[in-house]
Amino acid sequence: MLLKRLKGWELPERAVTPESIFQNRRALLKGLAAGPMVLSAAALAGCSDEASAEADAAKLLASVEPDPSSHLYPVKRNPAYADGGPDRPITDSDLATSYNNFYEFGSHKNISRAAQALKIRPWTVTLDGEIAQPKTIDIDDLLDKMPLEERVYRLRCVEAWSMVVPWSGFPLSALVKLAEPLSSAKYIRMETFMDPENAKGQKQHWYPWPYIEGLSIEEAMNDLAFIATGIYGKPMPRQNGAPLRLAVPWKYGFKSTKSIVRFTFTSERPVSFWEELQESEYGFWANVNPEVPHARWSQASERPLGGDGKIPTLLYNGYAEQVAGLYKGMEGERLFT
Ligand SMILES: Nc1nc2c(c(=O)[nH]1)N[C@H]1C(S)=C(S)[C@@H](COP(=O)(O)O)O[C@H]1N2
Ligand SMILES: [Mo]
Repeated sequence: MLLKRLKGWELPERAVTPESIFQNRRALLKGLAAGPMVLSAAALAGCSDEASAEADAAKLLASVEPDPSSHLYPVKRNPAYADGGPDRPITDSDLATSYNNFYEFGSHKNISRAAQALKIRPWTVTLDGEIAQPKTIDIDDLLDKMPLEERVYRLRCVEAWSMVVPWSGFPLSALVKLAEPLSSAKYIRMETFMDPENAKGQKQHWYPWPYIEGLSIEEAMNDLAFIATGIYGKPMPRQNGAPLRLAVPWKYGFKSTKSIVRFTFTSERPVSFWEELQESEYGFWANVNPEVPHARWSQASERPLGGDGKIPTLLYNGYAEQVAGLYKGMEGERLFT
């Protein structure tokens, strides 16, 4: 079905809103304007023509709650991570917020519209497993406690597209310190929310929901490992993994779990979502390496979103200096797929 672009002035008065919603609206309209697409079941329910699809879209937009953490942004950029490197300009925010992978809302790139159904409050984060004292923290308390800063990172998806974005957030090491892991904790397992009523992709029972990812404690303590709570100087849009997601730029994008509700410290290596689904193609470490192809395609180059062609992919996505030392003595392991 091809949807006509909904113009700003066609939106009902109540949808004329603060900027946070405006941002979401732009992402939504992008989604609508993107051409033929499969709409989520919710948006299509009872829809027999374009007009009612537009009415549904307007209703959805009007019901999107503004993010209560907006007042925290923008935050100061950390000069150590000030840009994406030579010839790597920051990706246009419209692209980074409308071309997404978030399988909870559909197994395609046009999920920004459907992701507006994500309920971001109340939201709690549980720290448990092999730690001094399990705890559950309200997201707004956590945001108040953590040292927020901005960092520009490259992101390289295993599908060979990439982007450069300014994340806001805090070092994952700060969260590890808050958790006080016991010496038996060797890994952190990160879990995404579960809400199939609002995230229709989770009704696709052939996927091993909830989305799980993991890091070793050493990786989590590396300065590059970051919990992102915003992007482009604003709170994290739902489609990019509100209210908090991982950013580990030396690894393929699928390691960067979105919309996390639980961090479990374990002695055993967790099995991640993609590993569970297709172990032969997606291993645990998944570090970027142009010389190690995916089972079905080359990883030698990548397509920057908004760019005009391909560029070479770099070992550890260009972050070897910071992270190569983590893997000393592990050369026999499957570090790169
Ligand atoms: N929970 C969850 N996290 C996820 C995904 C997902 O489908 N679900 N997709 C991953 C993949 S494959 C990529 S490339 C990045 C994309 O992040 P972006 O949409 O903000 O660019 O999110 C990662 N985190
Ligand atoms: Mo990805």
